[in-house]
Amino acid sequence: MGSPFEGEAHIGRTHLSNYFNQILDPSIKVPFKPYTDDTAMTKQSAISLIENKSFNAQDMVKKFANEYFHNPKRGYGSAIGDIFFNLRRTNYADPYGPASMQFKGLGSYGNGAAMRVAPVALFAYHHCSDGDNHDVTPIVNLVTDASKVTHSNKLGYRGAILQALAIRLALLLDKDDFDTISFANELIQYMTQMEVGDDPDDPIDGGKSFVTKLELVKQYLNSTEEPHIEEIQNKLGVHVSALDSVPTAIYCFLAAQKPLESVPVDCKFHRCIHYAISLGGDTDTIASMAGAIIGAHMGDEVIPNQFLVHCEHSEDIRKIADDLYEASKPTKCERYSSKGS
Ligand code: F2R
Ligand code: MG
Repeated sequence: MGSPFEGEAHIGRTHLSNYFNQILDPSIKVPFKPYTDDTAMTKQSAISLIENKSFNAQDMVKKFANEYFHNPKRGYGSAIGDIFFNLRRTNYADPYGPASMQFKGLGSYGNGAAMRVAPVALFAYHHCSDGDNHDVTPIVNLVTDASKVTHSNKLGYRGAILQALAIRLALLLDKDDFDTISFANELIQYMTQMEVGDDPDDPIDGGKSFVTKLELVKQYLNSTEEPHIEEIQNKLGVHVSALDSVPTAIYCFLAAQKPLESVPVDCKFHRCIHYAISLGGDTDTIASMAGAIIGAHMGDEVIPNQFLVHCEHSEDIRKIADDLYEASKPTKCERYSSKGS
């Protein structure tokens, strides 16, 4: 739903409201919204987990690549295609190799691992918890492995971990007694541990911190006035890097828990998606990540049916979600359990 606006810096309020009014009007048969790389890769992550009943790096990258070669015109990041060509050329021998060589060995810090992480987070939550939902080690290990096949830069895979932890918390916490500040604080705690030992003077990524962004999220949530869109764009970010988009998606989810002056709609799910798109920039991806968090929190019954009517393959995706739930029923999960080997 966000893709028609991707890359726009300023989206008129009336223009966006008309867009949503059209989607919500059952008499208007606008063409469906084709899904972008976010959904393409999320779908393939889920299918790989379903078929293998566990994470299999080689299978997952093959599925990403096959989906990409089937239709490369889904707005993929400009560097990720090279990974798929290299993987295919080398017969997928080393699923982590091509990603680790990108950007002169620095790896991608794009939001591509975070935007597709929802099935991995849901699978780990259900499958690997060993009955202990307070232990985040299994989810962190699984997400790291599933991210590094394309995003080996620490900002890229940490962004995916943050998005996955947000999904996990959204699932865990009671929706009728939900405190947005506690949610942000918990994520700050996890990311603070992760950033221990980072060198603030590192010439490449020194000072680039998810904790700093999450502190800003908290500041906006505590403010009595809704922050200006320009403030969010400039300080939190609305770009294709994980650092400049994952905290923003989390903020969209949290801000939408209360009425928003800029998006006067009652339905929280609609408010969240609409607000995420209104920020401009990487609209498809930020709305997609915010949607994954609010979906985990509130369940699919809150998604307006008219949204689904216009989203390409929404019925297939519902079926994939049900299959993922079945496939993730706990068995034994030694690799990713903190109590495993
Ligand atoms: N790419 C886009 N949108 C651009 C416009 C698309 C247009 N609408 C169209 O139809 O063509 N969107 C998609 O990209 C984001 C996900 O990106 P992903 O998967 O992380 O890709 P990639 O290529 O790895 O990273 C994205 C860009 O970030 C910069 N970058 C990353 N790491 C870098 C590094 N270490 N050094 C320098 N630059 C780095 C590069 O410019 C990458 O191309 C989503 O928004 C998705 O929708
Ligand atoms: Mg995007």
